Amino acid sequence: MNCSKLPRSRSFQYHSHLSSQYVDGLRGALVVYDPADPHLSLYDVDDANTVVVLADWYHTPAIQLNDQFFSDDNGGGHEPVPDSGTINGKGRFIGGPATPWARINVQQGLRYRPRLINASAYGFFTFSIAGHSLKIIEVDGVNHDPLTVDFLDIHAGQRYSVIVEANKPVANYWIRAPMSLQHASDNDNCTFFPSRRGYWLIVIIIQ
Ligand SMILES: [Cu+2]
Repeated sequence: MNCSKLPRSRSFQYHSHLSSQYVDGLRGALVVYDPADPHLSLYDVDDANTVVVLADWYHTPAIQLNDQFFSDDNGGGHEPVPDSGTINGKGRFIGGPATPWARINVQQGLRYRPRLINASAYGFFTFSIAGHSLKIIEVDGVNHDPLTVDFLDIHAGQRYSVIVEANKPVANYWIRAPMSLQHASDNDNCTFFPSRRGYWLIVIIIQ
């Protein structure tokens, strides 16, 4: 790929496009690092450890979901409802195994640049970190004046870079990314949709 054509220091997702194939997992993060990033002085760590891919996950193959979605029996086009939300490929579902949560270790005193990417088919996530604010510096591949928030909504296909300062006492902190669905109120399929899935554990360690 000729990377000189890509914008610099930006976060993207890639996914396959044979019909809805990417819903079955052929999707991931694509990050372009810029040695001249105007926000470089604001953070210390920006590497593979801080790429955070959020995604919904269905237990039914996408090709079957397509058939259900476009079926005449689907009451006006109710979207298929995901069985789980995942953070970096890990998630839990009602009645499923206690899959270990995704986690990231950080060092107290450093500033990190998580790159949040929503690779979902449908779900969006409300992302936050207990006790920590998020300083947004990039949105959908465009650098942004720093804006500090407590949480943000990230919809399918969207990307945010935020700065998180590991400036709290050494401890474990929950990262929360409960998944929501647009049009949930008029989607009969959502009757079975339990709320608040997709937690992630962040561990701050001193080295
Ligand atoms: Cu696409």
